[in-house]
Amino acid sequence: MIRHSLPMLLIAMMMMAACKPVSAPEPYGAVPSEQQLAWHELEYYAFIHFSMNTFTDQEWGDGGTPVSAFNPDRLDVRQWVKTCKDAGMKGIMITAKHHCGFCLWPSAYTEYSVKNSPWKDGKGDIIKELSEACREAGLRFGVYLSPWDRNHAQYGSPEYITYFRNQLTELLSNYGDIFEMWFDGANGGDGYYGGAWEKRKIDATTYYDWENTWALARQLQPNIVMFSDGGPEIRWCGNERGYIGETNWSKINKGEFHPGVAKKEVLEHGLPNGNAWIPGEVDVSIRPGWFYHTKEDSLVKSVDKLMEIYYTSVGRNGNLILNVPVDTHGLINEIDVERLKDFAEARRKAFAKNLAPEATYEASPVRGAGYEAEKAFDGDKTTYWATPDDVTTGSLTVTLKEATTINKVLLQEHIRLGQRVKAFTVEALVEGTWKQLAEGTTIGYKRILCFPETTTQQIRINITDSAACPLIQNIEIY
Ligand code: FUL
Repeated sequence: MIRHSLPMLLIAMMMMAACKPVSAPEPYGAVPSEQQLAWHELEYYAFIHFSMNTFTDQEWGDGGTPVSAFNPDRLDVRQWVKTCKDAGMKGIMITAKHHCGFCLWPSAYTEYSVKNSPWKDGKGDIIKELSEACREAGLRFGVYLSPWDRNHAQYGSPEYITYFRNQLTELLSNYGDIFEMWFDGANGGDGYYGGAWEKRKIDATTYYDWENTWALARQLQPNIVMFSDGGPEIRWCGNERGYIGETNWSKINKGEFHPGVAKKEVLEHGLPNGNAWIPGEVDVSIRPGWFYHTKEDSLVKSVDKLMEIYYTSVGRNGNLILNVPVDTHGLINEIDVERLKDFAEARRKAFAKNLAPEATYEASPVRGAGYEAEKAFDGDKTTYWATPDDVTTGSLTVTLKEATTINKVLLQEHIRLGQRVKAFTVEALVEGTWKQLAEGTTIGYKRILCFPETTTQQIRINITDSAACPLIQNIEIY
């Protein structure tokens, strides 16, 4: 009797331990807000540069061009929206006011706007038209309001800050939901400034009193995320060439940078221990310039270049905001329209068939019930493969239905609980031996790794270093 009861007791205890629900992992470090999580999911959206500069064939208008020069003859925001939607973009960000100070909406605070231009006899409002067209098409709508204003007489004085905030208030009150606000850091100095034609210098760290401007924006649009060199919600990637660092943490230190005052190195890579979730956005133009210039019609980026940009932005845990300029007619040029379509088609082809859903999976170690390998393939954003708390390495093997030729792996962390992975490798079983296909550092919201075509039936993802137990939410294989 006694001889039998001990093993029975042990078995019973083991069974109880196995059934005991494991605790969920604790958040690690800075984590994203709900607004930032929604922003990550947008991945790819448009920038539209359109202003007085379009009509003067400039990149940075000096603010002194008469309003009469703004006169598109066929402006059609629906053509813009259709182009962006067909391109697979999730939203549009428009230069409501660029550095030249010209406003695409009839601001009550300046004469330098569409209201005094020949377009629609001064009765038009591009921000209104575009925000409505975006909403109808299910696209998110965002605005760029240049802090630098080369037209305004009071630029450089405290009065201008009131003007700037008045304009911000108009934009955030009268045009519905704004998903993102763009605050540019550029400040070149000289300009028209109400006829003064001089150079004005400001101290970018103090002049704009950003904290209060941001508080105003949040009060008007509680769901907004704001972009600048240093956040507060979204950071610049440090270059305008279409890439973010291969190692890319979605964290930096809050308040360390200001619009126009930041370290490129940190913007490109983020900081593994940054104290705030401030992910990077990659802004790049489909042409050499941001504004439309006929002479650049032959210089629209190729589909190959756009694909490269996609992999070095979305593929590296960064959102891609791709600029498409509007021309003097008020339309997106046909060349750009076609290129965007071809780019969409190239992406569709590259990601045509995810082989992972039809595979079988195995992972080691596994945190416990509810955190198995399968959770990285169930299409559920709330579930993930996880290791126990004290384990920061692990492997997950995917066995395909049959040997298949692959060239890409896509990985996503469960960033709701923070960004963790520091290093990983991807291997394939080829002729009986494991061959390394790729290696990476950070993953974050999304990481795509491309490698030479390889025929295999088994793929292994090895997390080789992580700041805390890794949480892998999604794995796709192409
Ligand atoms: C820069 C600006 O100076 C460019 O004109 C453009 O708007 C780009 C997106 O940001 O800082």
